[in-house]
Amino acid sequence: MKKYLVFVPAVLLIGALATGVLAAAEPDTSRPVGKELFTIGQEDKSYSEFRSTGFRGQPEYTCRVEADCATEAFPRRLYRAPIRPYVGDGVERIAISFTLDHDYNEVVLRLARAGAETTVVTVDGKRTHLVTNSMLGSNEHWVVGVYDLTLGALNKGIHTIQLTVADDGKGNGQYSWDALALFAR
Ligand SMILES: [Ca+2]
Repeated sequence: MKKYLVFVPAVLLIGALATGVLAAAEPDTSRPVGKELFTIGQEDKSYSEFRSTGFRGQPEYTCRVEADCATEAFPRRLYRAPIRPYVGDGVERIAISFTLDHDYNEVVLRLARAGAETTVVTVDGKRTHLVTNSMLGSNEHWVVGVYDLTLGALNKGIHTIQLTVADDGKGNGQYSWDALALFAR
């Protein structure tokens, strides 16, 4: 009887570990630590939640996080400039504005996307960062990668992150988003 009482909890514990029940209680360490300022889309290796029509003749998409950066309005694709005038499922330039309620020492932009292209991230029109497909681990065959880009310190107030595709000849000049998010601490 004594043996049986020990055996049953042991089986339950092993079962819980095998099904990930206990592991689910662990904190998610894969995402940047800090306050999540915004998330556009969701990391599910799909672009289906983004907008895929209506951008014909519109090279730039701008939005403000506090007002109108809804995922369903956000362009699914980003194209290397100059975008062809008949393309309707994306733009060549995206500008996301957001307001910080106080100074932050470290702001991290989390990019999840497919493609072999290089994303150019420009903060407030001056600080430029390049995110390549090798940094992301993405490629042209719908392999989505994720990269946490450190933007450094940002002060209280309004800021703008601009996203474009680098003119470096990589890939076919267009890629789709999986998700974008901004964290700060
Ligand atoms: Ca997605």
